[in-house]
Amino acid sequence: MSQFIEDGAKYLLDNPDIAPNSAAYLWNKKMMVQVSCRGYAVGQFMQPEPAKYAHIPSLAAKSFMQPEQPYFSHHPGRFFYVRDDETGEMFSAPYEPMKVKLDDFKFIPGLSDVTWVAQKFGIEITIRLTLVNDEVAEVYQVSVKNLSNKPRKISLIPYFPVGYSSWMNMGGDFDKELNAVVCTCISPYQKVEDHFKQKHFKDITYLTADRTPNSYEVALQKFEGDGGLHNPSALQDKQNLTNGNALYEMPACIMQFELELASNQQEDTTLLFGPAFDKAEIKNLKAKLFDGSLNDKIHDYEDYIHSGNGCFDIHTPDDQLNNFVNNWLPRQVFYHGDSNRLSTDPQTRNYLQDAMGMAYIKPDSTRASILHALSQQESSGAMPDGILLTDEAELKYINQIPHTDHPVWLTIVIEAYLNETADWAILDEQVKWGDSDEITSVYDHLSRAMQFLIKERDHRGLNYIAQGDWCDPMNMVGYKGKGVSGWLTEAVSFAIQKWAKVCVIKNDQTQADQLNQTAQEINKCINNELWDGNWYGRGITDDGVIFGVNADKEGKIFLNAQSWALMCGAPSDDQKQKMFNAIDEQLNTPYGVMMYAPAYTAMRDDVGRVTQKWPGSAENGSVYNHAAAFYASSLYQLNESDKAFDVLRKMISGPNDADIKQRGQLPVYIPNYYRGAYYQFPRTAGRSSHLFNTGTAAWFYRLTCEEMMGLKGCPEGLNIQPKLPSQWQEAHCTREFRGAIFNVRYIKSDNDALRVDVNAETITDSIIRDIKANTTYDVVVYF
Ligand code: CEZ
Repeated sequence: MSQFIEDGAKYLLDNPDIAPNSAAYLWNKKMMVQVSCRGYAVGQFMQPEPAKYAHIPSLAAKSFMQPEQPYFSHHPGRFFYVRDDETGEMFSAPYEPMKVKLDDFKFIPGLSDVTWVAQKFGIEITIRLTLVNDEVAEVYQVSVKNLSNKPRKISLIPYFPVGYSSWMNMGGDFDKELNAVVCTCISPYQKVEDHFKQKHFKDITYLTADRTPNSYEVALQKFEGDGGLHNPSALQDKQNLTNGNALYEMPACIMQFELELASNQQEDTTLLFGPAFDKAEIKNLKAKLFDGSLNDKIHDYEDYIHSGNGCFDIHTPDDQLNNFVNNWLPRQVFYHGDSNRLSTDPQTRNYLQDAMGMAYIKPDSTRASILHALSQQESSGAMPDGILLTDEAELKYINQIPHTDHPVWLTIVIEAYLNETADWAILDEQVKWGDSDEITSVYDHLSRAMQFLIKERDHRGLNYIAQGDWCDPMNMVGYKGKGVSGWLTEAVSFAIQKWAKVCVIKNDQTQADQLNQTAQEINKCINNELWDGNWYGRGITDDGVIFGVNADKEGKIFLNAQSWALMCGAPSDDQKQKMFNAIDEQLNTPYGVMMYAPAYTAMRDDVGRVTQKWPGSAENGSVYNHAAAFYASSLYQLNESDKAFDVLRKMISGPNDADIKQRGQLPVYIPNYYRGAYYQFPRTAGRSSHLFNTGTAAWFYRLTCEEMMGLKGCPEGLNIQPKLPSQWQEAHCTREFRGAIFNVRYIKSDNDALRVDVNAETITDSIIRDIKANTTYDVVVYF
């Protein structure tokens, strides 16, 4: 049985076979590490670009996280062989690489640590992984306990492979003075100029401990021998490690600690693993962390994670949802907003939506992000493809490909920020432009962004797509400069209507009228050009071919083109019904709503590389949770509360083991996608990408707070309009808002009209006004 424990602050998986690749992640501002229940790991740090310190033997981009990361026996991981030195019996923890069936197994992701417990042959090993703030190092606190009633001689052999770090130069040795295995390499390069960039790289990977090993090994091949990782030659026949080094041989950090344990005795060891520039850095880190203050530093890290607690707690009839929303969802939102996904040039739309999530966690950070993004806006109103976070940062990879949607997200993030804070003064902040010395107000920046979007339309009134919109890999619809995005056109209509509301508050009725009128015109164009009879098409290619329509064999119906049409108010009631029917029939699955269907099985060179992704993976027709969240948003806007809840709820894996098994993932984060192509490939449908980078987190959090629980800020105060699923009879929510605390009880009543009692008095409408900070409000909502 796998389940939440400790009020949802931890999760327990007690079997490594249910979801073998299920994983948890930890991060600080400089690094992140994702670890699987079986001990595989993907670690990354910033120098200042993302880099790895333990490598795969070959293949694989070094900088970004890979979806559905395939693990194989030599994949990087953090493993511990445990051997009875008298009998020679051995197992490995957490589970790989030996895969000996354990008497007890526990994988316990926590909010700021990850723990494994493995038991076999009367020996128990507990491994706890944590990080500390501001350091790039994985901290392992390992204890080995003799559970039997006689003294035992037990070897603990951490095996941390470093992998193929460089074809130019790699090796390693044990450093006695440091008490560390130190593996070195030269990051490969060919251009002279790269030498000057890379010579500051942390090309060392080390493993150090707070106790001296009896022996060690650094050459992977010598350790493994013919026995293989599941029975390494170096440990067979009760042999001990023979202190070997690695000389242009695949390095691994391996130490042997020989422990003599009385019955029930336990020995603790702390290990540090990570990258370093030189030995002095390792020495300094050891001095800092092994000076008796490690537990304090781990507490500081816990405090850091807790500083990202969200602004509300829910108590609904759905425990799994409560546990997820109260603990893991805000944590994921905080991860995105505080680390910027550990990149130096986040995609603009990601940067803005991650900042949107922070409005509910640390609104000052949202404010700073909005101002920072706007300082890179072009004076035309356009937004760059990525936001540079440091002076040295450059636009790389996908950010060198022109996407046309970026300004759209500005109004969405600013709306969330204003809802939460009512900080209208932000609109008068003066901000520079990316390409001129001019300095103008935030209000002007946003207005220009909207006017820019309005202008970037073709003769049909539809927005150009260039080499992509929200959908990154839809790169060939409009690369010749003519193709248009139906989705973007809808998003523009939606964004300018939102902005019109702000214009009204700013007494700029002229612009408000113009925006609203333009939105009406755009909606007409959408209906004229893109309505296909039962749903809206996704776009029109450079050659004038509409796609995402019934006539298409693959990519017939796209979710985004429906969700945003609903959001911008394009369809009539009759059209809406047809769209819902089509979505339910063609896109809905037990694992969520697919982004489109059927998934493409062959390249369409007038749509682009999205059609080349594996059908049902990523944007090619998966349950792409970010897109599903947009759909949920559109459903809440239309008061389709049950449908919206269903969409959100399906993003959380479990609670039963069958669902966890199919998805392969624990409910400790929402993944970028679950496999779709439900009708094409049912066997793999639902399988998680295991990517925890996704704009979904911010949307899910916002929707739960503002829509489902209905606690949305407005200029006057807190507007209470719950949209709870109809099967709930009652619920409870504690919400921090503008410095006050609201204890809200929801009670289902027979009366259709909403009634809100604040401190035992019924208020006339649903808005709580004149909120006083540092006050607790008792609210009862009869819905
Ligand atoms: O990246 C995300 C982007 O970060 O894809 C989303 C987009 O809106 C986000 O901004 C949808 O396209 O092939 C690609 O280039 C993909 O675009 C991926 O990099 C994609 C991945 O899912 C990464 O997590």
